[in-house]
Amino acid sequence: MTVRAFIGLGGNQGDVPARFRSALEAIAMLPKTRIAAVSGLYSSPAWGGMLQDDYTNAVIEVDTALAPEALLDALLAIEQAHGRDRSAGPRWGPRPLDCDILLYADTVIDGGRLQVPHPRMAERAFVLLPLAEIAPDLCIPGLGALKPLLERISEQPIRRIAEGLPHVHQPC
Ligand code: A4P
Ligand code: MG
Repeated sequence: MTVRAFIGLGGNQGDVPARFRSALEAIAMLPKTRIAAVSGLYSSPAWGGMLQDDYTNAVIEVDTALAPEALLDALLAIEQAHGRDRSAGPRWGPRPLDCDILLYADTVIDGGRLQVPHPRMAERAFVLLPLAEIAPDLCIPGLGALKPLLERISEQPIRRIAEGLPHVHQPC
């Protein structure tokens, strides 16, 4: 069965838009997975209190028949292939590429390896704004409609810096 899932992309080291483009190519090549929408790119100061470069973020929508854990494993492998080294640096520290599963249909998962909806998504303008751009009428399990959530983060500094990434070739 194919479900709709949303993935948050982030990064603040090197050429992040180029890395997003390459990550999108890799996601489009995943089995039983198709990219349905890509938000614009957003720039914001680092969330989490660590002094580091601003982040670039985007959100993509995929239709996938991969199970949530299989999707997570695939995303972790893509992060690693794009220079992510989890053994180095503090939590919330700088990173070339972060791929988080934000939503997986209406499923709620509270496991050791995977929590969905992403536990901190409602506090983050860099997640909610790009998400609202591609799915304005979304209702998040346990959190409700996007609109009131957006009002709560409206003070956070963030800029939309580019249109969505150019068309990604998807195998049939
Ligand atoms: N994991 C559990 N649930 C999920 C999920 N829904 N999606 C587990 C992905 N992974 C999930 O991931 C550590 C483990 O979380 C994974 O192996 C998986 O088993 P990670 O990406 O290394 O986590 P982390 O970075 O150490 O912590 P966290 O809280 O996920 O980091 P965030 O939340 O991604 O924060 N500021 C701005 N402006 N923009 C950003 O993108 N990102 C961070 C990193 C800090 N500040 C930021 C941004
Ligand atoms: Mg992450």
